Amino acid sequence: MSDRTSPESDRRSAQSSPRAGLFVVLEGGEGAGKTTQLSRLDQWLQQSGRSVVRTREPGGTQIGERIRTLVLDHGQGEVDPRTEALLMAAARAAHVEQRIRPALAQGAVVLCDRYIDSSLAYQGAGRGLGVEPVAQVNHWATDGLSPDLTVVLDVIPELSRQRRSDRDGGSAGDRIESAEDSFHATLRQAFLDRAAQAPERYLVLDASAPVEQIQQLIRDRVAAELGDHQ
Ligand code: Z5A
Repeated sequence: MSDRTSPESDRRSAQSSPRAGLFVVLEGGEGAGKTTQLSRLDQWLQQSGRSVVRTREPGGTQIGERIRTLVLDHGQGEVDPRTEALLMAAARAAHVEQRIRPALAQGAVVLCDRYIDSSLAYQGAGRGLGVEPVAQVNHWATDGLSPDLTVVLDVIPELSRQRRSDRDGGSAGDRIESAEDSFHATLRQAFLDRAAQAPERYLVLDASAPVEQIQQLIRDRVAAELGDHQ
């Protein structure tokens, strides 16, 4: 691979290209509160006159939503980890090309529910593919597009399980719960590791805090980022 197309040179060129908008991602385990926080943030930004594109992964485009159904609908049969990782990356490539980059070029604030860090956590760490190979595939798929800010809603496995159980109206047995808890502990650590590697681009918040308190901290940080972008 020549230096011009190396991940490092891609990263430099993608990050130095002009970007009028702001790219904000929410990450975290299931039930962390991403949807709850994104919808409040979206409302607040729109009320303050910002152009906002709110989207999610996998999904956000026609092809991405079809991939979402393929991967997340258990009725479609078992998906092996590599296939899952590649499908997530394919959905993301379409998302970046068709929606995220165009919106950023027009000056919008892009609010995205999950992005590359979810692949690193779920497929890289959780499904055992390794963080580095999954990062490389995703770097290529997105041509090096990184968020300006990633908010990690840090949720402990027990709370994640409790919220999922409340949502689904029941609870799993002890053996399944503890297997799930250890999987979620792995995911949690993967999100925290990513944040620790680039603390200036992350905001890690305790997902067990009250909704409005979390929202205020996110707004404060997004306002600061928007100020820096003017
Ligand atoms: N996945 C992957 O493997 N690889 C990838 O690259 C990507 C994704 C992009 C997407 O699921 C699945 O795809 C996900 C990862 C995988 N895996 N699974 N399984 P999704 O997007 O459909 O689901 P999710 O992201 O896990 O969302 P969720 O479970 O719906 O959680 P959430 O959006 O973070 O939480 P919420 O819906 O806002 O809140 C959950 C409940 O908690 C709800 O009742 C709220 O009222 C309540 N809540 C929220 N915040 C609070 C606070 N602060 N206090 C009290 N109660 C609260």
